[in-house]
Amino acid sequence: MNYVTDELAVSLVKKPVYRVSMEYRSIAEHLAVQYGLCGEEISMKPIGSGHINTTMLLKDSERMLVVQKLNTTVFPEPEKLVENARLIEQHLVGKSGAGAYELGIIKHVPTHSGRFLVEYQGEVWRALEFIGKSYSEDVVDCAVKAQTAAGAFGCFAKALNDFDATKLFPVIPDFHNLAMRIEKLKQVIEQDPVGRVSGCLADIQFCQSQYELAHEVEKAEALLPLRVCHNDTKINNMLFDASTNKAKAVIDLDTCMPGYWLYDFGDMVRTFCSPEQEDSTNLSNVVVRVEIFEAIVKGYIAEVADNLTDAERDSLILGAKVMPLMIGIRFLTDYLDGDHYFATKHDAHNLERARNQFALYQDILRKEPQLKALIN
Ligand code: ADP
Ligand code: GN1
Ligand code: MG
Repeated sequence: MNYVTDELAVSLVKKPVYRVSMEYRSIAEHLAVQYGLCGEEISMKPIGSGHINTTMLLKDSERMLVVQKLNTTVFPEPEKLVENARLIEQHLVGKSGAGAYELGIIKHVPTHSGRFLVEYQGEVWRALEFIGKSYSEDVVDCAVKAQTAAGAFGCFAKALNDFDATKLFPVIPDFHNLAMRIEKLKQVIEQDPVGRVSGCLADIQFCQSQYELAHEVEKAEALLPLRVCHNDTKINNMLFDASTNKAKAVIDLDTCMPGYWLYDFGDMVRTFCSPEQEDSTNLSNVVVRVEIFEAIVKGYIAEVADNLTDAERDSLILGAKVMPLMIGIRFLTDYLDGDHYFATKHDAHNLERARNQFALYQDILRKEPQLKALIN
């Protein structure tokens, strides 16, 4: 559980005291000035377990902010990312005012000069309001919570149903394009820049045996309406209320872009259903918990049912298959490329993640008829 205590620092010291590791000392001081934190104790510490940005909690004795260093290799146009997220934020605030959205809303905080991005020593930071008394989880432990989280992502989708998807800038073009991800894998296999191909021939062969799924996806997409999608509906991108365990907020709006609901559904299946973490090497336990799948179906469809077309409903099972395969392919590609994209903790981390995702994908294939029946 990623639980961030929201007690504010209490101190009798008069001048600011920085409780920050040396690594972050200078940026903490800079951000504190930019965002007007002037209390007596300032601390900054990492939170969460995202793979792309660096997320930290910056606080003084009066205020807490989530500050994030944006990964500008992944998001080369951070101002567009913030523009997208703020458009969504404003839309949700409107819905909330009209009583049509009950969850908390992730809000950007401006600097004292009204800017939403801070550039410092070649890096780009932004701040978000801290949503307190909440926690996120990397593995969901029961069907009730899975249904709660899926319901939250469903509410988010429903609230954005009347938002014009084409207003969002494609911050990562082709983000959920399996054919393109396969092309990238093929290229890296061909180039083998760090000599890792020979160590994963079986994994590569497995991927090659599944390339056909890209054609199935192409055919399905042709029948689907374009939606505003979250595009990263991982379980840890939803905050639970620490006292009630109800949904508190959908967060991490960085990849909100036009897309298809099958991918948001599929990423929930990918990240809620396995009892193991995404990088677990205990592969015999990387399986779909059918009761969790059923909870996702109930929670999500209850919210989007009025807008869900028949073709979309039929495509959900495809989403459940595509996401673990595609993310597995992305982890494997990054491993073969020398680990430039996802943050890793050790040499084989991306390979372990890829194998984990392929194991989950294979279990989804095994259980497909049963899962399909639950959707219908
Ligand atoms: P990343 O892009 O690295 O995945 P996220 O925006 O998902 O970053 O944040 C990482 C983690 O930080 C989340 O899983 C959550 O635990 C915590 N977090 C992020 N934003 C907030 C917030 N506004 N309030 C409270 N916790 C947050
Ligand atoms: C990344 O940032 P984070 O950890 O929420 C990635 C997702 C992957 C996920 C795999 C911008 O999400 O696409 O599904 O890792 N985000 C980006 O855990 O690539
Ligand atoms: Mg995240």
